Amino acid sequence: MSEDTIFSKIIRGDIPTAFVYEDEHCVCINDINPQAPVHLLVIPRKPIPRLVDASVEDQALLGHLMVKAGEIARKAGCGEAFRLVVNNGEQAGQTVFHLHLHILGNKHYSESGL
Ligand code: IU
Repeated sequence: MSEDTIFSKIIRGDIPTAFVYEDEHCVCINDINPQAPVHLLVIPRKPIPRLVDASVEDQALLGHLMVKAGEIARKAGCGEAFRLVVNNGEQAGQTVFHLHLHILGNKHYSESGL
């Protein structure tokens, strides 16, 4: 679980990527392989590998990501219908070990799917 994931490269600008949103704490990009009509990733600049690696020091940052996810979803036109997903660990489907929130919007889910 190296710190230098593809997301760190995107955040640094090594891989030119359009940011849907950015501030001093996080960036938001379109997912390259969208699983919903709106599929955005909210990524903290701090390279926390997994959610379980976050500590109490990251509490404000995690709250910031959640608040921004809601704002970004509204601006992306899916404020009324989106899921926010965090995959933690390989068995849960995590492939990039730099914490990120998936915003999955405007997809009709008939049931919880949990
Ligand atoms: P996961 O929760 O770690 O599985 O999510 C990683 C996501 O990053 C996944 O949805 C990929 O499609 C997405 N992604 C990307 O947007 N750009 C990339 O260059 C790579 C992965 I690699």
